[in-house]
Amino acid sequence: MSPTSTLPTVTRASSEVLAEAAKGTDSTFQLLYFPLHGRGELVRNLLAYSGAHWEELAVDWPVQKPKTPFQVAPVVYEHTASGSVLELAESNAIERYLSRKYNLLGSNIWEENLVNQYYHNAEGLIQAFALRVVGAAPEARIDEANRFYAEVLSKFVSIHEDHLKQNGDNGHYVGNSTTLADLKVVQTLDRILLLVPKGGVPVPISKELTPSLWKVKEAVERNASYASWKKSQRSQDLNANTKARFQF
Ligand SMILES: N[C@@H](CCC(=O)N[C@@H](CS)C(=O)NCC(=O)O)C(=O)O
Repeated sequence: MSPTSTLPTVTRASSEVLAEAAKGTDSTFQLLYFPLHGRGELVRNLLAYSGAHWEELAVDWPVQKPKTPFQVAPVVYEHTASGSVLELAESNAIERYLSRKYNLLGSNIWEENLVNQYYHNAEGLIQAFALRVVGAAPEARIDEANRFYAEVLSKFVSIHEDHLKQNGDNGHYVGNSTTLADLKVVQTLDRILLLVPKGGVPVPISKELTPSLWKVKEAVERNASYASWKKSQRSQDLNANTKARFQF
């Protein structure tokens, strides 16, 4: 069956009713986002990692845009087992909502604070990459990438390898299980590893060069439903579309 582009009818109810509906972990989800990684990648990864049942809505943007909360994507529609439809907007808010629902924010307020710190630090890295490398003129891209690897990425690596060692070098930033922090950093590194300028040097991220970060990547990738999502044709297509979109 081909995916529908019709947006579901959202449940309008009091905050108490919606909060009750939001408690369920047996919901199904529909994601509205473009056929690119972009701001949809971590949302997709979280849905996959959590083993949630989810699908993508077909995009008919001129029709859908005015019906979304902020006229931008991603938007996630959560269909709860009790029959409510919850509308989730803003990628960071969606990521945190899914993380709370599927216990990926640590086990107490302090751990949640640590998760948030690592999350936002990785966000800084991806923004610098977007600005300096993705946004570079094609003829300057190799030089910009080399400078980014040497000046920005190497600093991130050295700081994060230290933090990971302080947590016991166990493949996790916080405690001894995967959190949003791990998923965010893995998504960030995967993006940098995907978008390598043609003819450029390899990204200095590997099992040998960045062993503690690599353990985080391996721990996330051991999750069966995440691994199966990453192997899927759709995920491969998103890699290809993202490279093509930014001319890598
Ligand atoms: N702050 C928003 C930004 C969303 C956003 O800018 N989405 C872009 C795609 S990455 C979009 O919907 N562009 C189409 C449009 O503006 O019509 C978020 O993080 O979700």
